[in-house]
Amino acid sequence: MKFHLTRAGCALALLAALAPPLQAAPAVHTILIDGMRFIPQTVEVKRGDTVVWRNKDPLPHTAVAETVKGGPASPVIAAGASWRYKATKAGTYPYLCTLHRTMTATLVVK
Ligand SMILES: [Cu+2]
Repeated sequence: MKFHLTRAGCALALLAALAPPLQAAPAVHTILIDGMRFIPQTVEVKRGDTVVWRNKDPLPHTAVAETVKGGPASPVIAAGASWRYKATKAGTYPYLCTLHRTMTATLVVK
């Protein structure tokens, strides 16, 4: 049997070899705390990803999931500081700033 590889076939084979694996590498997602708000309001990540809350406000905040176990529970994040959290458990985590309880948002871990 004759095996004939066209130029297009070679290019496709090369692309397939270079394509990223189906299981993407863990990502880092940044949530800004700015003007007494979490931005964006809802963030969806995959298990294994890292979420960073970056406090751009001139006052401290927290990001704590009080109602669902296994979610983020930050210490006080000082003005200008940030806090990293590795998402390991799937779920939908409403969270808030425990210092300013009207500041709410949601982290979804798939
Ligand atoms: Cu706050």
